[in-house]
Amino acid sequence: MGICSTVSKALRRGKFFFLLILLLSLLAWIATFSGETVKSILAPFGTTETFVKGDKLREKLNVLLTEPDQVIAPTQSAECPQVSPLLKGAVGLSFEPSLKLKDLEIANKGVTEGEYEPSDCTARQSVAILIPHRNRERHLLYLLHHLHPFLQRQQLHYAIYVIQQAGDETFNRAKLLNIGYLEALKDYIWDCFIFHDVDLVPENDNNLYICDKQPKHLVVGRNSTGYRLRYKGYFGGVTAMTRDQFLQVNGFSNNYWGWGGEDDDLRVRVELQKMKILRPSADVARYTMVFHKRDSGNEINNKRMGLLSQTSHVWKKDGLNSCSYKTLSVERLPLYVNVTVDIGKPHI
Ligand code: UD2
Ligand code: MN
Repeated sequence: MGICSTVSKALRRGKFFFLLILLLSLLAWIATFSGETVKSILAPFGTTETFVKGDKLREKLNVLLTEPDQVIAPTQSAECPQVSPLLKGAVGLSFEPSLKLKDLEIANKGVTEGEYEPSDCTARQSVAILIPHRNRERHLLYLLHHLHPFLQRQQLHYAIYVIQQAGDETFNRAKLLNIGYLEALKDYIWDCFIFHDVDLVPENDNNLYICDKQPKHLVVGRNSTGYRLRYKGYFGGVTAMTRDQFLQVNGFSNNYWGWGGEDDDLRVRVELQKMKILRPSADVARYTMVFHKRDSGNEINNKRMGLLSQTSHVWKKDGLNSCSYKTLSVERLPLYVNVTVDIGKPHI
């Protein structure tokens, strides 16, 4: 019995050890293949792809997390000097019939999609130049030719927007300028807006395209009027208003179709807000207007006097807040942003 019980105990212990060794080898075997197994189980549910996406997402996040460092700590250059050292004063203008857009693009490599900023200092103002336009391609070419270097010498951060009226309906300069303001603000919160006829070329770069505490009228004189102010209160051609000044007057009226009156209407709006119009000195605020006849589709607006008599009653309802239009295209060309719009037609 003694021998028997010792033998049976040893056999039981042996079974236990055998089972233990079997279990351990099974676990070791599972561990060897587990990677494969997990993957093959999850694969049908698209998890493998999720891993890949996850990696890409992480890569993106890494970029995003490292980028702000670059944004927060840019090589911030000092503000540009109050008076740009690049100014030349009065410059001779040329109007070469052989001028091509391509030549201008080559000469203005620093301009991208109509926008420029100085490379060695931070501009004092960001300025959007708005040009109402239809069928004046050659005038536009002459203006771009002179305006880009002119603005660069003034060390401004600027962009040029040309707002094209589509179709043959009566021209509406003021409405196009309202649209220019609204569209340009979709790109950048510009400080200052210059409302600019396409045919007026500035002669002196001391005529600064920046805004002031009050609205500014930049055309005191031009070649065709003996460089004298046309009349007291004249506010046409080229004007400069801050984003807030223009908003405060509710922009231009949208209701001046055809030639005349819209510039006087803006002056009335400015005066209603008790703002005062500033002008640079006459020897600086000089322009050459490229010769032109009255365009077809921009006949004299016979309603302009009647409209002007209503400005003080309607300005709050007629302007930026009621400017309706359809944007047909926004082309980012090398030297300007070309915004083509359907602005409708006058109500009869
Ligand atoms: C004067 C004003 C102008 C405006 C206009 C009356 C000056 C120097 N300018 O210009 O600011 O008040 O009277 O509306 O006093 N345009 C086109 N295509 C057209 C018609 C007009 O692009 O078919 C644009 C273009 O930017 C042009 C501007 O509208 O420069 C004003 O028209 P304009 O040049 O025929 O009128 P003008 O010289 O009498
Ligand atoms: Mn003109």
